[in-house]
Amino acid sequence: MKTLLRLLFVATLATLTARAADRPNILFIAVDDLRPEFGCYGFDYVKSPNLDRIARAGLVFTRAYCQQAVCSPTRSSLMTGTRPDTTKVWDLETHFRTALPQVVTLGQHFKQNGYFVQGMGKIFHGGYDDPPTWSVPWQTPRAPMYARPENIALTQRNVQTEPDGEPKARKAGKKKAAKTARGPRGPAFEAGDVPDNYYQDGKVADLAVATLRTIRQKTEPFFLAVGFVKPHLPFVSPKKYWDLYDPAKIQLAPNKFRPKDAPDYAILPGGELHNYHGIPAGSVPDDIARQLKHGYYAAISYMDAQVGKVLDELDRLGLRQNTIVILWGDHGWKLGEHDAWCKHSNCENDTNAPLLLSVPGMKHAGARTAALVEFVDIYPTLADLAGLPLPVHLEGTSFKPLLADPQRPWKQAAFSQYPRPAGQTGQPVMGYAMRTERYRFVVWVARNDHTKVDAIELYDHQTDPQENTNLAKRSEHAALVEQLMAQWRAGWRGALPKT
Ligand SMILES: [Ca+2]
Repeated sequence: MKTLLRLLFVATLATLTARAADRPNILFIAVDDLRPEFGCYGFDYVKSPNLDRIARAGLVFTRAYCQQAVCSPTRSSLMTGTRPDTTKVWDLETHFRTALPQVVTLGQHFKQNGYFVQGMGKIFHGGYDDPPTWSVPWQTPRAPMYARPENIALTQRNVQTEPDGEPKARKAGKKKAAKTARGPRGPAFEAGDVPDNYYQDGKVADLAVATLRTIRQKTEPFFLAVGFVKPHLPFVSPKKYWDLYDPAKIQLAPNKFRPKDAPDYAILPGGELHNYHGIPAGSVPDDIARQLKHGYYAAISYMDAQVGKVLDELDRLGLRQNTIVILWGDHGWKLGEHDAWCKHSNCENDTNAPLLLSVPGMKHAGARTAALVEFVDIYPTLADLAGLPLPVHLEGTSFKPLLADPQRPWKQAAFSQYPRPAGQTGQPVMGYAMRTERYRFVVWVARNDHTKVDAIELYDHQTDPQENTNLAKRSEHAALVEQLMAQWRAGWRGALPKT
């Protein structure tokens, strides 16, 4: 009986492997805190020649939305193919396995279907890896945060941090200690006189290049996940990337004010930035804002060059023609818009994130699509493109049809959310945002009773693409609010593409 079972197992494995061998490889590139402001998004003052290479061979999604604009919630959602209310990951302290112990993640699904799945760098949020996702243990090189001696000295006086910017204590699970350890960190930016592989992203690129050389020997197709941490704070990069930018030409955000008539808690000033040395409390002065933007752009160019090394190796090894390349930034970022910085909100700046997808032989390489897509759609899309079955737990939709026709009608709305500890009544609230073709509509409800509405936001992207004025309370828009409320109640299930 045992022998028979073993034979059956070997036979099944052989069939799976044979079938899998014809499948495309996946190069899955995650970028931390990258907003869609670089070359292929039409902002050529930000130098991103390698991301633009993916765009030229692929499709640029201009309206891709993350499900919650902060690291762990967006990554947990993307990797499980479910939304934050299903993962129950709304913060940086919960692992999705707590609520979903048996969920099959994106990597795990590929692994179960005959792929060799390997991950490196920042894929899941720091300290919250998921071993079942990978065929071999996830790894990340350790690297110093800063290069300049005065900055190293400063961090040694302050708190020791991990390469991903998380206090060590939290990584060890000591939440209390982490809270008290969150003192001022080092500076928010630096131009280091060092080679690319001094900092973490350079080391990750080296590791990815070395891995590609060995992974190609395997008989199975591969799913290689490579996570870069820049342009996450601090904006550090080798000086040659800093020198690509002329500070005099850097434009500051035109809307340095909170959205008019929005609830106070809708957008916060950006506490994460204020943890860094040299950032004063309150509104960030223009001279520092300019240096921050300079650092952010330089960090993009640095990360871009590391992506380029991985793409070069893929080309050199002749793997490109059978490899799907996908690159996503985990959420957007505010660089002074609304007099605020960082992510952590439901606004367009924070929820709209970069997404590039290149599939060998695709018909519309180099095209753009403004179709509304959600990060929760990435799992089913990659599975669909690889010819794998779609697990029933998924809450997204494969957008493979957009590759054949980037202009076709698609989802009627994209959904994001963000909690706040206290609404207008002092009770915890969740803001559920819906982005339609024309509007952003956010309904803030009590966490414990979704029928209790704390506040509503409505922005008209036709007349107000910066989301500067909340129109929800204006009587002339009452009928529109009612109509959007009905659509909002129907939720993501009511916004699926009509096939
Ligand atoms: Ca992030």
